[in-house]
Amino acid sequence: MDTFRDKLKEMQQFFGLEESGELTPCTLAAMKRPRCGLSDVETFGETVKWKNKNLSYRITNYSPTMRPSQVKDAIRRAWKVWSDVTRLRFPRRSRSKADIMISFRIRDHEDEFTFDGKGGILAHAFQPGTGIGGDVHFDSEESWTVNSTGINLFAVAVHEFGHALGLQHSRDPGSAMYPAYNFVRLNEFELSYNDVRDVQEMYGESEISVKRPPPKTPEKCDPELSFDAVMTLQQELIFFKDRFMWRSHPNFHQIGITLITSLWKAVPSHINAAYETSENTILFFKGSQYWAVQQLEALHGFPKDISEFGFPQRVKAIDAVLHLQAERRTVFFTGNECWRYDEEQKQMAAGYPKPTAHEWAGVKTPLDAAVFHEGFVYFFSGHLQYKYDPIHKHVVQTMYANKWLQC
Ligand code: TQI
Ligand code: ZN
Ligand code: ZN
Repeated sequence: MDTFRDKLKEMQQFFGLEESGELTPCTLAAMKRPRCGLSDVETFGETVKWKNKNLSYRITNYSPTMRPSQVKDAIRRAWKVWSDVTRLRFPRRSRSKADIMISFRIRDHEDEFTFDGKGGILAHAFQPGTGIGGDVHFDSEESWTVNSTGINLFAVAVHEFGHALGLQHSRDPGSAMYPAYNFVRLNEFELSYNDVRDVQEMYGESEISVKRPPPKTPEKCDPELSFDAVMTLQQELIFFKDRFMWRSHPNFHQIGITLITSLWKAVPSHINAAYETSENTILFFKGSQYWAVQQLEALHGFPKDISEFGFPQRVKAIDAVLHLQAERRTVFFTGNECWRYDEEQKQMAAGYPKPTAHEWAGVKTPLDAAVFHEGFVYFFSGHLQYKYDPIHKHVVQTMYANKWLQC
């Protein structure tokens, strides 16, 4: 039997809201969103879509925190995200009327979705339709930026333009339509596999598909799952994969996936290795560079070159790093070799590199990740991990790499 609560939950799911079954202000706002289905749109399942492949837009005013040229650029790039994967084209109009009118508005602005000042609601978009349909309003009181210091206009615009094209919220944490703000560096932004599938289902694929396939968001319970890096952070184990990470804390029951940038804005995706030093600095390694982060903030002067650790020029990247806090040393792994770095002397120990097989018997190389946790070392290689007893110097157990992620 469908109760009012069930109906509400269904609606909340549809809007990507928390499925509480309660009539919250957000749900009310979602219900009030205009649904027009007139001449230039058609219904598409439960949503509406544009009929036309050429959708003009016009920016009618600008943000006080950005130069007009920066706004234009962020908006143009946000449209390009969607036109790159579909047959849609988004020409800009500077004077004439356009399908999609983009503006910066303050508080009450004549559409019943009053903005709330700095913070909270950042923007909204109307689903495809005539008149206000497809229009996008940005809250003018936000500190819109081109970087991570305020609210990144590009990131929010990609999301709002998705709504303006008729896309709903997604449950995929890697999706541009996931209902959580995330800073993304312009050159690193990617739609997720689901975004591309959803928008192409509505508007068709782009004619020229030179792009590499969009990335699927990793599933923690995939038996094939491997990791880029694993580290401990105080009591937590943190697992890195592509743009994402999982945090396994002894006191939290649920292990959820989050974007790395939701915690550390400066840290790139697809890292090679990471560890927390005894000085509570976290080092992230990718290619020949490494980044240092303290209390979520990137330290000045980074990224630096890994040659600072004493690697010769031939070492272009490291596979894994293992920090042994009690011994004040760190072990780097490259190919089938390992390097011992003395944290006290701040230099590579003499006699290294050595074959990993000699120093760590039974461990498969090349490694993806290594971490010390509660008296054991865990080495990750592909979808497996090796539990190593450092006292008796042998592997005591082989397990799936994702065995910490509660599957
Ligand atoms: N604006 C909401 C959003 O775009 C407005 C909205 C759309 C809404 N559908 C809704 C509100 C259903 C309630 C119910 O999602 S926002 C994000 C997020 C916002 C939010 O300002 O809150 C982004 C704008 F959530 F994804 F981070 C941009 Cl990216
Ligand atoms: Zn508005
Ligand atoms: Zn949204």
